[in-house]
Amino acid sequence: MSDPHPVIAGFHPDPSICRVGDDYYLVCSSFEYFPGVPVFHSRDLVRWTQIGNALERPSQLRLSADTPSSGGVYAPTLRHHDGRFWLIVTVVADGGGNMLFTATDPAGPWSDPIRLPGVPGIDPDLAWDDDGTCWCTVAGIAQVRIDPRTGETFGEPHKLWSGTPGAAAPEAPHLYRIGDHWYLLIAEGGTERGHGVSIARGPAPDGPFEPCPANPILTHRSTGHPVQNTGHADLVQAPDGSWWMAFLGVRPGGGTPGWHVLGRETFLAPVTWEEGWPVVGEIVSGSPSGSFMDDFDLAELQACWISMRSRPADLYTTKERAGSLTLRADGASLDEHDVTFLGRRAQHLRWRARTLIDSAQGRGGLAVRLDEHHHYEIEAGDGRVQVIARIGSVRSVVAEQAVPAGPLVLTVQAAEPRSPGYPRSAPDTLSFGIEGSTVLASLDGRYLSTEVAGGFTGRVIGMYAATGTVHFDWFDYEVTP
Ligand code: 6LW
Repeated sequence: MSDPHPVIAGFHPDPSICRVGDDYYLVCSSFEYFPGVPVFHSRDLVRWTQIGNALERPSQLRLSADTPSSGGVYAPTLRHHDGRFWLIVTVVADGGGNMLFTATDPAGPWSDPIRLPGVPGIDPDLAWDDDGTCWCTVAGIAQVRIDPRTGETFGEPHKLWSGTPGAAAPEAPHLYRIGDHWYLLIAEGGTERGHGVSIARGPAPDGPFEPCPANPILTHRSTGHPVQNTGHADLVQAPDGSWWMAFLGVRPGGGTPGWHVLGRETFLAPVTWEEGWPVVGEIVSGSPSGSFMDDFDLAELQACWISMRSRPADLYTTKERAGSLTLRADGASLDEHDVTFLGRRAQHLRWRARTLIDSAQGRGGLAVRLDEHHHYEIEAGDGRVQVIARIGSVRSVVAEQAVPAGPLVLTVQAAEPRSPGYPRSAPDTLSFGIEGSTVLASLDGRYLSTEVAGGFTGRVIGMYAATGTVHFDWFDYEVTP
């Protein structure tokens, strides 16, 4: 049997899910990227389509240039209550904190933020009692009563549960009323190989809570399962009464200790109930999404495109040259926080991306980015093409070639490493070149993995401008065997 596939592949962590009628909606963390909080829709929990991004206006999300990578937007909760969708997130940045947004259509528009200065910490959850009382529960695990329409808090946050004794990082709480009990679902063990999901239940939303004797109800720690780091979960009930859990997991590759390069992805598993406690079944495999092409014919950018921290319209446009994306450099390279970059999440273990670039008025290229200290790119301009590798504090031009004037197709391919199967084998090899010419450089993929770079995100592939103005006629991303 082949390895289980995520239902939403690529860097889509901390899923939160809700159902309205036959429609399911799911949101994820987005960290330093803008627009923030991708929103997905599904009818079957397995096939998901991105219908927008909740935070797409500067009035909703303002990440200054010095917001660190893996700062920004953490762990949303999405709920439907009283005829509206409610989204609560933590923005880990200056001027951030916990904030709430509402919408009647989850595709948007979402409201401007309602700030919650009295709610501390990260991973806020929302739950309503029958009498309309709204409880906000955060990592720790602590809880405070709030008015979600104003952001007012009532009283001081109080500790609800510390999770399993000895387990690190009780976080990601979600509170549900199911039957006669209130259930408090949490993640613990940290978001690395020790990650897991535990649950407690009590008679009221503010406890007291009794832990499930079978905790953790989900973990892949110390197993050989191809999906690791499973945790940060949310529950949903289908119209037929069945229960499901969405959670994050990673797919490490290569030798030891294993490197995951796509970030934390969203997986799905069935849930049954035994003696009033949830039992999590085997992962249900999603169907891998197909290839992707954008020839930039639309005035607006598709929802999957993301940039770092902000996306000023004068630096990113499809209106300047018909059928092309125009990027204007802002004085920064990919080594900096605020480079002009438009990318999408890598979603497969093996893929090829290409773009047709016109760099007659500047320098720019095609990059694979983990963060500003971990990226590889192929850059064209001034009559030459360079492959640049940035790993930690080391930056190197690893290949260079003179090219004739005129547009070029730049390519990057993530392929099987050259010598798989050894303890130190890489998860993949990233090869950069010019289409129709030789490969200029093949680089070890482990350096663009979370185990090397650290943080909470995954690889993003995209186009950027380093100097001047650069035009991209099209971009394609093809899944390869
Ligand atoms: C998130 C926390 C976690 O806030 O990682 O995996 C943090 N869980 O709950 C960032 O995604």
